[in-house]
This record gives sequence, C-alpha cells and structure tokens, in this order.
Amino acid sequence: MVFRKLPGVSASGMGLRLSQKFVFLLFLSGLVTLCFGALFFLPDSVRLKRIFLSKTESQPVTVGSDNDLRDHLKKGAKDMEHLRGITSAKGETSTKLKSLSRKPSITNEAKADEKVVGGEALEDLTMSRSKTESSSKDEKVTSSSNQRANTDTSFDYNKFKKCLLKPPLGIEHGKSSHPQTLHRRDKVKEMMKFAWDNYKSFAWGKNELRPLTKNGHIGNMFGGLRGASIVDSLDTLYIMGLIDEYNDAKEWVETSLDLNSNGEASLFEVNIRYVGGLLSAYYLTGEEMFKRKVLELGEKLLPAFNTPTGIPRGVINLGSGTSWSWGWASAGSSILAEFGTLHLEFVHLSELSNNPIYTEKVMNIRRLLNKIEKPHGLYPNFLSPVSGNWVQHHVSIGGLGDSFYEYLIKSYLMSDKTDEEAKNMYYSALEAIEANLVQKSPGGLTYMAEWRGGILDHKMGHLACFSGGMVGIGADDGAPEKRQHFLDLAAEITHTCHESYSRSATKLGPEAFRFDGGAEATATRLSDRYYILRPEVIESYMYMWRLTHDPKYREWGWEAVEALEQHCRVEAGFSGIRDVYAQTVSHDNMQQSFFLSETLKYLYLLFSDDDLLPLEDWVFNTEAHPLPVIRKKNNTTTLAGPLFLGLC
Ligand code: DMJ
Repeated sequence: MVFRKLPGVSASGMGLRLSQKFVFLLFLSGLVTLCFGALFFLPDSVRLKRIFLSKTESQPVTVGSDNDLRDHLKKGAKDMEHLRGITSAKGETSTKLKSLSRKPSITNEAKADEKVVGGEALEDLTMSRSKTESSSKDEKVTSSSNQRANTDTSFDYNKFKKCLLKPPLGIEHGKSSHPQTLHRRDKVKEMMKFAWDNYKSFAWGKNELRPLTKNGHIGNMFGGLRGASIVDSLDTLYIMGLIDEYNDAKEWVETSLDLNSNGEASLFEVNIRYVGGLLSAYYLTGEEMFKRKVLELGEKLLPAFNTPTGIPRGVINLGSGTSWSWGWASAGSSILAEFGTLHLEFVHLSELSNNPIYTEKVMNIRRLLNKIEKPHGLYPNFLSPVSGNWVQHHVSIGGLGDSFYEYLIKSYLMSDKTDEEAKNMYYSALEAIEANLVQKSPGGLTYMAEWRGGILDHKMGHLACFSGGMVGIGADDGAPEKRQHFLDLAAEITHTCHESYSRSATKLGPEAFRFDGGAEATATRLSDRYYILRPEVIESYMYMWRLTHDPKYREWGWEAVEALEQHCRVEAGFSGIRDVYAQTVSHDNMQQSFFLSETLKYLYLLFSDDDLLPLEDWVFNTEAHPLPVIRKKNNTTTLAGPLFLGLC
C-alpha cells in the first residue's frame, strides 16, 4: 500500500493524516487479536498454545465404554506374568529384563491400537516406544510449577501427629508380655539385622544383595536409582528399634540417594518402593529430608501420565520424562496392577506438597476405570493408555491385577472412610470376583482362579495370597449381612495359602499352585516351584492375626520363620530357592529388597502387640510401607477428588 501526502493536510513524519493513522492502528490491532485468537484453535502439541494456556490443565479422558470388548481378545495370547513376577523369577532381574529389547521408532501407540482393534495384536518382547517425547516436554512445564508448589510446602508435621489416634510405635513398641511371642519377635529382629548387615558389608548402595557371591545387584527396574534395599528398609529398621542401622540408612539417603538418574524405570516399582519407603520414613520420623527427597522424586514421575487418557505407561526415563509401555504388554497397553497401584502414594504426595496435581492424576485413572464397561464386572489386566479400552481379557487377583484391588479398599481406609467411590468400586469388584473367580477344590480348599475370556485357569499365584489379608481388612465395612462371610472368605484363602506351604518339602510355598489334574495347592510345573522370599502369605497371616487373634496365624508365621532359617539363610544373607519341593535346596543368590521391607516387617508385626502401627491409623502400601490415615475435620470434595484442607 502507498500512502500519499494530501495537499493542505498536516502530515506526520510518516506522511500520514491523523485519521489515516487511526484507521491503520485499528487494522493492526484487529490483526493481532485475530492471530492470538487463532492460537486457541491450534492442536494440543503446538508449543505456543502451551505458553498461553494453563500449565496444570489435566489430560482429557477418553473412555471407550461402549467398545465391543470382544474385539480386544487376542487369540492365543500368552499372558506374561506381571513385571514383579518376571523380575523376581529366580531372582534374575537383570537377565530377564535385558531381554526386553526396545524398538524405538516402529511401534507407536496408534499403530498398536489399530492392531488390537483388528484382534491381531502381537505380544512381542519389546518396549513399544510411545509418542511421548513432546508430551514429556509438556509435562515439564507442569513440573516446574509443581516445583514452586513443592518448595512452598505448608505441611505441618506436628499437627499431623496430633491427628493420629494412637502413638505409632505403641506404648512399648508393641512388645508382647507373652515370653514365647517376645522370643519369636526377637528372632525376626535378628534375621533383619543379619540380612541388613550382610547387605551393608557386601552390597552397600546397590539395589539388592547377592548373598552367595557376596556382591551387589543393580538391575534395571529402578531407572538408575540405587539403594533400593536401603530405602525399602528404613521403616522396618525404625520400627524394630535398630536405630544405628536406621541412622546409617538415613545418612545414605541424605548424602547418596541421587535422584538425577537418567535410566528407564518401572513407574510402579519406583512408586511402591522408593516413594512409599520415603513417605513412610517421613511420616514415622518427621525428618524433613525424606519429605524433600520424596517430593523431588514424585515430580519426576509425572510425565508418565502424559498420555491421551492420562493412564500412565509402565516405563519412564526419570531424566528425560519419556515413557514407554512394556514390550511384553499386549499392544502398548498399561498394566492394571501398575497404574492401579499409585493412589495411596500420590494422594500423600499432594498432601505433603500442597499441590493437587498428584491426586488429580490418580483420580483421573479412577474415573476412567469406574466408567469403563467391565466384562462381568471384572477388570482385565491390560488397558490401552491411548484409547482407554481394555486390550485383552485376562483377569487375575495375582500378578498383573493384584494390588489394584488392594488399593481400592486401602484408599477408602486411608481417606478415613470418606472415599465412597473407592469403597463402592472395591465391593463391586469383590462381588464380581466371588461370582466368577472364587472356587472350591474337591478337597475343600477355597482359591481364586484366573479368568481368560470366560475360561477359568485353576491356578493361584503366590502373589494372589495377599488377598486373604485384603478381604479381611475390608470385611468390616461391607454390607452388615456380608461381614462374617467376608471374614470367613479371608480365613479360607489364608488357609489355602498356608496349605501351599505345608504341602512342600521345605514348608515354603511355590510361585504358583494349581487345582487341576488332581493337584490341590501344589505346583505342577517345574517353572512354578520357586520361592523368592515373597511376603504375601505372611502378610495375610499378619492381618488375620490382627483381625481374629486366632493363635494359628502366629503358629503359621513361626513355621515360615523356621523354614526361612533352614532353607533360605546362607552365610551372607537370605536367598530365594529354586524348588520348594526339593529336599536339597538350590539358592537363587538374591536377597530381594521386599524381604526386608515386607516379609520381615509383617513377621515382626505378627509377633508384636496390635498397638505397633495400629490399623486405625496406618495403611500399608503394597510394599508394606505404612502410610497414615488422612484425617480432616472439614473435607471438601472437588472434581479432582477430596481436597484436604489440613484442619485436623
Ligand atoms: C512386592 O514388591 C509388592 O508386594 C508387590 O505388590 C507385589 N509383590 C512384591 C513381592 O512379592
């Protein structure tokens, strides 16, 4: 456009009249407004939009409730054990996981989903690289706002302590007045000290101890994080009164737990062991350092949720925030027991940071699961984080599904019984489990079978034995007419799991036992015969003892202590064994960190009075880390879930 100077009109330096300038400015400002407005219509991934729009917006939820679930059945799919099963099988964590090669570019989530809908999903042993590179950057924007919130925590530890109904360690640290019980508890404490001392001598700073070769094991489950056994042991050492050992552990966490790692971690494992361990250590001791560490770590986990549904993927690079699905999980799916086992810890992260983002993330998962159509009311183990639809119909209370159910009832209990949604979901799930999975063997043993698209697999995993305790702690809040029934069911399952121990030569239970082909609570396959120091059976003894005070649970616990001493104790620690039916055992050379955090803690609690970590005040996460019940006088519920006002 050419601006000409008109005769007789005063002109500015640019040679324009005032009215012309006004029109030009009007035009310009219109143009700017138009451009700015256009930003709001650009796709999500456009960087500018992120700059102008709210940084804490939660992800949209896509719930495919009317999806024909049969489309998602994958013919002949070989169900993989849950990561915990894989990683722990014979203690060969690193070897097994190394075989999960990654295909960085070929399998994206969209392709995976297409395949699933076509019913042809291939379960290859690769981690499918998901389209998260840019999303993780998105999340980092969110993260920096968290950081501000995190450094400005207003959590008042003293106030929290006043909300507890009882002292955490009881009147006398739960010391029984019964000499035999006290003697047994001392024995368990000695086992913990022995396991710890050997870890300290031979594997300090590594993730686990290899007690036969007397060295440390790092593995690749924790994304470069170290000291899993230390973080997992903090609370056990503390409650056992092993104070020098606890102080060593604390000092290591303070000076050497480096959270700036850059490896690929299991979101689930880091959450239950590290986040859970640090949270418990903080709540029990009030050491601010634990709080700082756990908030720093929690923030690093957030990018995993940056998927179209907000359902996190299983693997996250703690440095870059990039996330993947496990290669062995069908068609880029996420695993029920992994994304469903974050709730307790994440609600506490919000509590400590005064930042609702963590609660929002897990409430989003909850909403999706609540809304989605469920086959026979059951929750299959694989869900697409892209479409929010089930990927295949394998249902299990053992590996792949287990702790999702556990966290429903525990979320309710941890919310001081205010989280009605969790409660309703739990009891509906239990009803479906009873209707479809609970079975009685010809020999009269009650067990929980697995369900594969309507066909029952009459197998129960060691992992599923936690359910005795779970059904037990949920009994009291069920419908009045069902309470006794739930308690009976809990007792029957615990009895079956005990049978799986007492029917073996070592008096330790196999990884999985069956109820078919004449088998009753025994492993029929060679590959199911191992025991890797798992806690689930003892966990159920502990809960059932607290709920019933039937002395048989303490007796059963003691049988386990004797068997552990006889078959798993070696010169430099405790080791898993390869065959519970063999008279002469072969050791797997691995002292799992959950042996220190769970197995020995539950045994110690079993031989303690009930006022040591009373169940009115504490809920144990799935790695046995105690988290306090959140008590508020004035709870308010927001769209994102309960808003905790810190008024107790
Ligand atoms: C632990 O890491 C946790 O208990 C988890 O939920 C399942 N099992 C292992 C130990 O068996």
